[in-house]
Amino acid sequence: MVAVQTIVGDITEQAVDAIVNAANETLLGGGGVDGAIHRAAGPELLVECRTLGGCPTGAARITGGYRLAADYVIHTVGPVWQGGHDGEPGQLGDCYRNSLTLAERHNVQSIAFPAISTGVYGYPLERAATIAVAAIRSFAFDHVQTVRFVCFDETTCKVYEALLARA
Ligand code: AR6
Repeated sequence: MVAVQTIVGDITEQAVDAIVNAANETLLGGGGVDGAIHRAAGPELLVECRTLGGCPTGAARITGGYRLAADYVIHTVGPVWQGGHDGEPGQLGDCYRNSLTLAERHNVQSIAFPAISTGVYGYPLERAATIAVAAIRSFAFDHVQTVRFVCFDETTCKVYEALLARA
């Protein structure tokens, strides 16, 4: 069984095999967690990202982790919240599923996720966390043994913990 953890912290500091980036479709960096990951990984990350030609919403791409402790960065593009009737729940679930599929393909055993789309992209936290937890619970894991939700603040962490406490 996969272990699901929650932690308050900075995703760039996680000692896991892969961290997930809440990127945008250009994959060329931005603010929030994306900016923090690029700063911590160093300029080589952007050089590799430039070779990828972007990424559509809901999909994921993998790069090296460069100066990060993590071997890989999995870049996924969450949906911009439009009110919930424009396919956002399915796209957000796809972010988690496609990231995990890439992780499995690269023999990743531990992976850390930020709360994708809940910052600049405006996805309501409880709804986004519900989708994240459901996507992890329904995924058919093989190599991955640990999934960590890295929350930037205590409030976010409490939302995940309440969802994970439910059967
Ligand atoms: N570690 C963990 N979580 C973090 C960190 C960090 N270092 N920094 C921020 N968060 P956001 P989005 C949390 O806005 O909503 C970028 O410009 C943050 O508190 O980073 O998917 C991209 O280039 C929030 O809970 O991502 C895109 O253009 C969560 O991470 C756009 O933002 C996600 O917030 C993507 O927006």
